[in-house]
Amino acid sequence: NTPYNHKAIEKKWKERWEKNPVNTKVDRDGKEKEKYYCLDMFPYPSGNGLHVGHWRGYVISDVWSRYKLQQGYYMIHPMGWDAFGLPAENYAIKKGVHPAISTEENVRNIKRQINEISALYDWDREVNTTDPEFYKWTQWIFVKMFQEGLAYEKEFPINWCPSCKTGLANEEVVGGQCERCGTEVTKKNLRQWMLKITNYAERLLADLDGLNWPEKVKKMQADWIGKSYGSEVDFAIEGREEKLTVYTTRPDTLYGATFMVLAPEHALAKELATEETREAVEQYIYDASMKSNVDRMQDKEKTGVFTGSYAINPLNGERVPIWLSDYVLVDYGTGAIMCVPAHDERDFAFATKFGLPIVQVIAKDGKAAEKLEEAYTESGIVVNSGEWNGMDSAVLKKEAPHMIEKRGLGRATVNYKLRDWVFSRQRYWGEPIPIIHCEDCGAVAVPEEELPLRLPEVESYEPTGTGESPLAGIEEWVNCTCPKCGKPAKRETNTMPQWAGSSWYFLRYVDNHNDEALVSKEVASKMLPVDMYIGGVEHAVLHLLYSRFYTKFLYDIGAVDFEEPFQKLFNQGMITGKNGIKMSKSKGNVVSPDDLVRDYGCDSLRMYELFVGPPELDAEWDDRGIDGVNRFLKRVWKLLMDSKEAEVAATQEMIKERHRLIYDITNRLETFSLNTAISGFMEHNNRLLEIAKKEGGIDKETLSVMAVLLSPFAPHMAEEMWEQLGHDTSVFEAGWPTYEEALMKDDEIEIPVQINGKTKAVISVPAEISKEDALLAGKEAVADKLTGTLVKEIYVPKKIINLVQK
Ligand code: ANZ
Ligand code: ZN
Repeated sequence: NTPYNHKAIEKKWKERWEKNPVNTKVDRDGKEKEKYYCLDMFPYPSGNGLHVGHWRGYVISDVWSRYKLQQGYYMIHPMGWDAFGLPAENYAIKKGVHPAISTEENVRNIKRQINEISALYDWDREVNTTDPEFYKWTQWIFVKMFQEGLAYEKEFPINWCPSCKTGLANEEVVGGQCERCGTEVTKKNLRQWMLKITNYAERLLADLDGLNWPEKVKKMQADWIGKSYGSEVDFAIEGREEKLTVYTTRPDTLYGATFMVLAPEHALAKELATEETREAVEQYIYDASMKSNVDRMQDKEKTGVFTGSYAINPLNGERVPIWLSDYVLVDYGTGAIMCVPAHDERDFAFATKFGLPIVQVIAKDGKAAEKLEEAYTESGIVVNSGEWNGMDSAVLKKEAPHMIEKRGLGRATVNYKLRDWVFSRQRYWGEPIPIIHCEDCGAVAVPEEELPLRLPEVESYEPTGTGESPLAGIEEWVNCTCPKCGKPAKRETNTMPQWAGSSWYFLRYVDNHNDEALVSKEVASKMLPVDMYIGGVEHAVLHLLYSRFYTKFLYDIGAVDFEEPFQKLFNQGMITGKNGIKMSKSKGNVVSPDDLVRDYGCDSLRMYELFVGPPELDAEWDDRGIDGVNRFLKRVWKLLMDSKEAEVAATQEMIKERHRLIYDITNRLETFSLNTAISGFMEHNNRLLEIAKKEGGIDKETLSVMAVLLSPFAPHMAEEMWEQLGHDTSVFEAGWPTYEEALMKDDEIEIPVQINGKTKAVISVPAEISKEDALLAGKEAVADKLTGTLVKEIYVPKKIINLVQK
């Protein structure tokens, strides 16, 4: 009996698969298979290589792909590289190595590591976002968006990272800090390219309904889009013609609006200043311009300044002072609010600090308090509100927008929190934005036939810090002619954000060599969309929202015929080092898969990646655990070797165990309970070993089923078992086995139940029932006849129950 030799087995099957790939488009009868597209979030090829945490997602997606393969699908399971972005550029600045070169090296190394997993990736489909043949289409999409009016220029104060020296999208600012380097984000006034994702807000929200995604992720997207219903209300300004319009979700509190606040950037902010207030107002506006949005929204001590002007509350005619404060954002609603300190916490804090009046207009019991200690934010009975008094405020909240509209004081409106997407970066290592600026024609798109617009070589990658990208320094590149009028013109020197390529890469995999279209219609309708997308939850809003927006846009221009890119989504949890600390080189707690593969084999590591815990939760890595999985594989091997020699026929017990095994593994796969699938294998294998001890071995059919079930998890072991059992095909041609419930059941036996030696009932119970369960079932069956005190309970296994009562 040869012992389990993972090295020999894995080497042998890797070589065979290379010659004879198991994933083919046609089945054994030459019939074309239905496709199944399982996608991994493609990695950034960092110089640090992969650690065991990266493997987790790849193993999960590979197990799923091989399971689908066994169900008879043709698998689309591609891999590629999200290779533009800051780290490669920062490395170039430090070491002077061109980002293209360091990227290529990293790709080679990570590809080698990924191949160690023996995943089914089809490398013919590989894409790389920095490949001009790829970014040609990233630029093409931008040109289309520009032509459709969805890409536009705007100068405004954007989030600015002083360390990365680039503008950032709102999504890239986390807790007031740069998502990449952790530096405090400030503001800078810059001309930007913007994408009008807000045009898609309603569709992005509504279509979440049809997606088979984790509810948590759908909620995060819905919250990010942030739809709210309310009113715009017009306030007259004392001594001026124009009105001041506010957006409010609480028009039911209009009688309680005792002052107003404008964003410091509001168009009227400066104009409303009086002679006495001018200096303070201008200083305040300047100070606010230096703060980031996140800082402003955080619950810090409120700041503000009185403009000196007054508006008129349209319902009660009261004069209300107009203030400026940075807790009001210029780009939400109308950039101006009516303040109801009695019922809004921020307004309450502001009014308290600056001694502004507080008028309660909703009260729980219909009676206003003497003095409010804090804002009352719940619903109740309306008070101090003229004709509205006595109403239920929740009802009024719904009706007020229409009442206000009828009286000509404003309009019912819908608002979204979603902002247009800041799409330009002042950095080198990204796709050049394919736009030419002409003095006469304005912004003109680079003609399609001139795409890709290649990123030129530069001497220095250093960001200039002036808000211009290093491309601005290359005169022969910048200077060009206008495609429209032929006059001298200048190229746009900003580049695209890293999200540009990742927003559509999944479409390219299925037709990655096409130079006529980003994907041909024919291929797209056959191979797309993605059926299953697997990746980390950190992309819940950014990448997943952008991809949905891009896909909807491409649908609108007729490039693809579906609106949602990812039918199903699975988010795996993170693998952490000891005490839940994120694995990273800087923390020195990285576990590399390479040594583990050498010592235990790829199959063991694959199974252990799953065994560490529920795949959707974070799990702490502990090398020692891999021993247990490895022992399991050795025991499967021993069972196989012992049984091969014995050649036993299947017994009832073996058949029952076989069907239970199929049932358990199939259900645990279907519910993505992959860690319990592994423990299920272990339990069933132990039972089979016990049976084998009695019977001399296990039948070939049961062991063959075991091999097929193992094939998604431990593919080398499964192939070897399959061959050892005498099959002359690949285990991946076997097809997923089915179970029969009737064959899974325990045998039932009939047992008489006696009281004081006389049979009172006959019960039917599983043959392997325990003594306790048998007695319980027996007592229950004759409960109405057990009237005395029970003094003795006897169970003769499989024969009789006797109860003695006095
Ligand atoms: C009066 C009021 C009374 C408000 C009350 C709330 C409670 P959501 O739900 O997030 O859309 N608001 C409007 N525009 C703003 C801006 N640009 N910056 C900061 N705050 C703004 O929030 C809408 C509410 O946030 C609006 O309703 C407005 O305050 C404020 F008891 O108006 B409310
Ligand atoms: Zn021109």
